Amino acid sequence: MKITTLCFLLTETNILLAMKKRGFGAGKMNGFGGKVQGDETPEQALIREAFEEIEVTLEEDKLDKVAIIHFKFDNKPDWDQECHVYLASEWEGEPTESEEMKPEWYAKSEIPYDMMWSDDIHWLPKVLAGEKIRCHVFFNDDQTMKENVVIEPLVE
Ligand code: 6U4
Repeated sequence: MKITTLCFLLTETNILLAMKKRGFGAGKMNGFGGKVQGDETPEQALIREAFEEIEVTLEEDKLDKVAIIHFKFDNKPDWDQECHVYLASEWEGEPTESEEMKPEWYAKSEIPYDMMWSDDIHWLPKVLAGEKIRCHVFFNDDQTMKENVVIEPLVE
């Protein structure tokens, strides 16, 4: 199964989201991140993607791992993902638009869930409130979400 990463930059009041401009999830607002390649660790993959997608430099020991989300699709096993989710309050560089993503700051109190993947509202508020979770999300073939989101504590 594909291993992917996802990261949200945070200030005291704001969260950085980015519009995915192409590929899987195009048109949706989300964190940045992408597929783990070769023998990379998820953290190494995320640091690479952060620079490729929004020109931000992250350091591994400043990443807060908050969730692993298992995305499962009915008849599209190659879309299934195990997504490692991080928050970061320290980084270098100004988030900058690339061919892949257009970053934008939002107030944490005004996250535009209607512009995001439909599962995000089930787990993002929890990780922003300090929970560490493992989450299982199931999708129909048309990328609509099934009702039964399963959330449990993250034990690694
Ligand atoms: P291509 O092949 O160009 O689409 P890439 O743009 O790197 O690759 P991919 O598939 O590697 O995209 O990574 C998908 C990104 O979308 C990861 O950061 C995880 C995120 N993602 C996928 N499904 C999601 C979902 N249901 N909810 C969510 N993020 C999701 O919040």
